Amino acid sequence: MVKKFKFGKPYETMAVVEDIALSDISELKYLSVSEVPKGGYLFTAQLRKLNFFYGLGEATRGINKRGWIYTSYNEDNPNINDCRTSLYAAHNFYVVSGENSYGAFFDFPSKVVFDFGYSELTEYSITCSGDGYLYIIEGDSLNAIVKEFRSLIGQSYIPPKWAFGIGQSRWGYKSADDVRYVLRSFRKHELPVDMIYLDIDHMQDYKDFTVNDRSFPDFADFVQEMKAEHVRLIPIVDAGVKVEKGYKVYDEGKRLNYFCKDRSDDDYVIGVWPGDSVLPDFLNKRAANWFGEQYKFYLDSGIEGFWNDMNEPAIFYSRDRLCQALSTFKTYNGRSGTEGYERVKSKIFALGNTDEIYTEFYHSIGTQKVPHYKVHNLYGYKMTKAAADYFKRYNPDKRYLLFSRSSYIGMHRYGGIWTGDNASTWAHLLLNLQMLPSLNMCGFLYVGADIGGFGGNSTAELMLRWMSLAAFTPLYRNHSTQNSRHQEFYEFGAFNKFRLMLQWRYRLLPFVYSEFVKAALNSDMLFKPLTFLFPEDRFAMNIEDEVMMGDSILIAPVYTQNAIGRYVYLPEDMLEVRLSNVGIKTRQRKNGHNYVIVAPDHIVFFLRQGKVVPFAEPADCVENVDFNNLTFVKNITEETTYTVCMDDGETTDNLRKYMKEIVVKP
Ligand code: MIG
Repeated sequence: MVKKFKFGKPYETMAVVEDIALSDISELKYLSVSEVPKGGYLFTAQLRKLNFFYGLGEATRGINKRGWIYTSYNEDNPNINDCRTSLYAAHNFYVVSGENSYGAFFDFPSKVVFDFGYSELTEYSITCSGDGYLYIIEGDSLNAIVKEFRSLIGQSYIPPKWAFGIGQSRWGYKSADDVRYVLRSFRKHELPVDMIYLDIDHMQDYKDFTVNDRSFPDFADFVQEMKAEHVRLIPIVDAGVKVEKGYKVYDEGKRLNYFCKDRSDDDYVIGVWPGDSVLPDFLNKRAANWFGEQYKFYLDSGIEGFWNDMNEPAIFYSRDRLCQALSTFKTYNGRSGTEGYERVKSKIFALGNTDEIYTEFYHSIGTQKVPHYKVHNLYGYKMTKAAADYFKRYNPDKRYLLFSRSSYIGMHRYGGIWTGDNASTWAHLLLNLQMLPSLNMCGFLYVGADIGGFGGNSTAELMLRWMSLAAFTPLYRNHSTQNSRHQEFYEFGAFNKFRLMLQWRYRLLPFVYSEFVKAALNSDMLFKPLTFLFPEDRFAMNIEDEVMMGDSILIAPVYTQNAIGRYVYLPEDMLEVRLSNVGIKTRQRKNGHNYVIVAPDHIVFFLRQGKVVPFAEPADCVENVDFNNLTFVKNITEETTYTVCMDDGETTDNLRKYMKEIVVKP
């Protein structure tokens, strides 16, 4: 049961696909609403003892969101920690448990603040700046509410099957030879791989839709050379377009008036990697179409996948602010002292990525000039939609890989996400696990974090432990920043251990892929908090470091340093499945609190009664995984079936056609 309420004159975000009649505000249950004098709406309700909050997608601090304040205002900030209230995305859906459980989606494209017992112990509130729609969703269980919400927002993006393979990335591969070296190293140590990512260094002067033809001569040939090795190159696309006369993308966009404007209707000039740049107006339909068409440059070279970055949008500086700052510096030139220090510092901090900067430019939507801050959270969503829409025109019969850093609910139909610039810390391994169910609730199924951590220096132990989680996450990408310790899978020695960990992913592929497709087709979550499946269980309610995958297995990776194992809470008797150098070993485990010993190169998960998990034979890439030759790990006493997705991995047909039931005997 869904009710829709309207506040003010909302911008149509197209987050929702179902047409729902508006309800009168008198029908709003669960929340009281009042207008905020400065504009916007405040929703409040009493906080009860057993109100646990789930959702908000990409956010810090655990599976249960109660006890903290979260801001939806997409932010480019690589310093991810629990003090933060916002990350790169705005996922304004939560479901609250307790006597009166319900779900709420705040389809407000400007800033929204969720205060779940941070300011008040006995009250929670949601503050929306600007106008929007509120959807209240009711159902018999948390799971039913989420499913209802998911069908409201439409089917999640399904990437090609090869996108479930292993991806190797690093900010710093500068040439075709660098990439060849990466692949050679994988081959030398017999490590499987499907994708190598190209970061901003592959471009000419960081110009979108260009390739440096000195370091990547004959790019299309190089793409083919890699493809002959079953490896796909996945280039990055940044939101900002370099200001440079003679650069086709800039000239054309300028001529067509497709860039965001300042107050006086001139192009709003900002700084990002290419230096002075402009922001394509993705909220303008024609501009979005035009930007989408630019992907043709890569598609014509044989590229089949992309990652969209810097689309919060990230802004290092605005040209005006930088110029002002530089003149302030001049004023204090040669005059040391606190006054100059304060002035210079404040100018530097105000250069970019601030709330104020998002009030300084405008979109052309229809006949209106809309200030960016009112629609801020949609920018990355509309960039990614622009690309996806073009892929459909380019080749309607093929699926492409696409994921984005910034996002809003609605974008889940067009692409996946990675969770931005995490770090090589144990806390971020746990955070990766904790975000999975909340992202799934908001429609994002094709998700993953930078394995091993983006910032800082990784270790062999952290990598291996992270890989024991990543074995199950749809997006499996090792990515790290420049100047950090190299963390490619072959950089730590222990090749046998790393090879084995990577191989398990390919052996698990029929399971990961089939469960993913089922989740997408059934508006289900791929990863669920334990309480979603065991609502009566008081312990399960509090579990913050385990998740259920599909309805069959429980995942509980080790996420602390030097651990010999960990405590695992099992809500019911389950079969422990241990993947290691001696193959697959199982043993029964009793429900309750178990201490489980797990070596860093082991993967352990727990299989529910009545369930089975398929395994394929080892393979060096997705294409070579044989879905017709599966063995099953079983926890059954009676015959059952397992449904495998047997499509060709690229078709845009409804995948229901390709779901094949396999009978499994005890
Ligand atoms: O300002 O392209 O999150 O994955 O390696 C940093 C360089 C820009 C941020 C992305 C990261 C990527 C990096 N980018």
